[in-house]
Amino acid sequence: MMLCSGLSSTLLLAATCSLITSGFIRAQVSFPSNVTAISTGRVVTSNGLSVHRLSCVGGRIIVRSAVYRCGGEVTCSQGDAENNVRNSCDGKTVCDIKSNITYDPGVCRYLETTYDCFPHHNVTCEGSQSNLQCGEGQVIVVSWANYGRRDTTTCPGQYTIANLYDVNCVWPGSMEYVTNRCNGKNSCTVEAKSPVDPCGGIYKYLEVFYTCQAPPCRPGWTWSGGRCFIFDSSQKNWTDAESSCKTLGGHLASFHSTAEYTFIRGLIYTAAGSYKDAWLGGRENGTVWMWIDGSQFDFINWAKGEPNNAGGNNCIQINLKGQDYVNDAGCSHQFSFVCVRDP
Ligand SMILES: [Ca+2]
Ligand SMILES: [Ca+2]
Repeated sequence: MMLCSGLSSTLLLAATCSLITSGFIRAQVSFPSNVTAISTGRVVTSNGLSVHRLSCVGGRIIVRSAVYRCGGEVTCSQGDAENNVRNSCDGKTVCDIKSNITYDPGVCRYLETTYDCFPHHNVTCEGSQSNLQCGEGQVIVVSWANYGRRDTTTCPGQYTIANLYDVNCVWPGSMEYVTNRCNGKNSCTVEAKSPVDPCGGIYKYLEVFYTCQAPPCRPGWTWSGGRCFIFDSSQKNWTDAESSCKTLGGHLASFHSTAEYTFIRGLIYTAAGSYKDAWLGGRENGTVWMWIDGSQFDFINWAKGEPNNAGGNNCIQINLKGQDYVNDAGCSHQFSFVCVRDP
């Protein structure tokens, strides 16, 4: 047991104790700079017999410090308190500290724990797959993902050390790959592979940070990028399709990136079992294209030769004859459609 008794300066205490506690479980996960704590917590137990509960909503506990305190004067017994709390709680969503903390009534009056809640962390080694899972009624929101390599210790595999040297291996499509499969779902399966090898000869792994959140969309709707989408298989002309979306509190859907376009196509495929022809909310107003949901018409990926204005085409249809094809079509055609609304 290491005592730091009699230190009046909290700063000095923190410095002293951090020397002792460096290199514990926290060191096993190195967080990308843009993966930050969801929240922080502090728990004080005034009696050694009461339960000391740490809790993270949607993420996992990473203990910052656990110290015994004696009123104004601080006594720190890091070897016991901090180690025990870390070993019991790091990586969990909820954690109760009970008998495994030695309470010394002669020296200390209470245990104080501070902790951060970080996103869940999942690692899948190259060629394998794994399951991301949230608690009942919660959905996955991906914070960060990369298929590649950031260090030499994760997934050493059966490969030689030479295969571990590239620690700046990044597949730019990682985030899109994982969010398309997992965002808004209670669980999902991801595979550690990519269509294009981002760094040949390097043994890679898929790393995902994600949080679990209350489903932001109403039942039947699928969350993506802060909006909720639904596919309606009934066949309507564009104006009637938009009316149906409005009765659901939304509009015909818009997209603003390749990722959103791909998401909408995937939503249709999941619901219909094929890439059915479908209306989206794009309409030509005079000579200006606009989205009926009021968002900026800032991205479009017309199929080659479109818009061709054949027969006075004024409305955006995707999946022409099941193809990856964005078309301007006559608004009186009857198609299925996708609606969007706020959560
Ligand atoms: Ca037109
Ligand atoms: Ca056309």
